[in-house]
Amino acid sequence: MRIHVVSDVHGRAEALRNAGDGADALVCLGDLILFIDYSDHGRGIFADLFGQENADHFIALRTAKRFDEARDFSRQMWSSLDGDAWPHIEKAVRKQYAELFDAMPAPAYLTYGNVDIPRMWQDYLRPGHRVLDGEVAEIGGVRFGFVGGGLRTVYRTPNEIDDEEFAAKVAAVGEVDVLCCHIPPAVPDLLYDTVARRFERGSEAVLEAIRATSPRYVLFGHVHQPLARRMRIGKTECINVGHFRASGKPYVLTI
Ligand SMILES: [Mn+2]
Repeated sequence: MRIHVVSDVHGRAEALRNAGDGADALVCLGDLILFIDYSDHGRGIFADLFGQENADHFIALRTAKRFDEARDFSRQMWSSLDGDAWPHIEKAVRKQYAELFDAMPAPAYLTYGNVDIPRMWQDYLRPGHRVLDGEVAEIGGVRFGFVGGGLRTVYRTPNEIDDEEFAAKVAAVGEVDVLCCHIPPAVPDLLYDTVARRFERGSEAVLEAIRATSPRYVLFGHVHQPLARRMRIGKTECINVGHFRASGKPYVLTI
């Protein structure tokens, strides 16, 4: 069986359309929308609404780890919009989701990233798209577990949850052959982003599940340019499936 796996799509709809070619199924580990593009400041929802100069400034503050100032600046931007900011954000996000789910191959098994708005997905899913979060699917006789979302950070991305809630989803999945998450297990080499020069958050609960249940594979994304793309923990092969926005290519799992 051949499974194609993508993560961190961040708006790359045209490449997504062909990401399932030749595969029995596509697995998508989330982060579909593009809010800010660190490599192309003129793209993404923030730049669409406030222009590239303001995106430049916002990214400069965040890159300098001046998070409080970045948050103040962002608040100031949002309050400059007519009336409530939310309708503007929602419209921009919905436009991206409409394009992405139109391009999403089928069959596809999906879970959420931290840069997603889960309650909107139901409006765009098509036949053959199945969303799993804290749940198991059998694909060709192989048990795949799915745990979506990210953990709380100073970045306050839209889909961050408490450690306890995340751990409960890992526990609900239990023993599987392939564990699919948006975020990596909490291992420093898998969490360090060599371009952003910072650690992202990983999951202790996933690391404990690896030690307790030894899945054959743990697949994840989230860290766009990781120090280590793969790592063996006991019998488990841990794999970062890559930054689809940058590569346009799925990770191929033959099992
Ligand atoms: Mn991402």
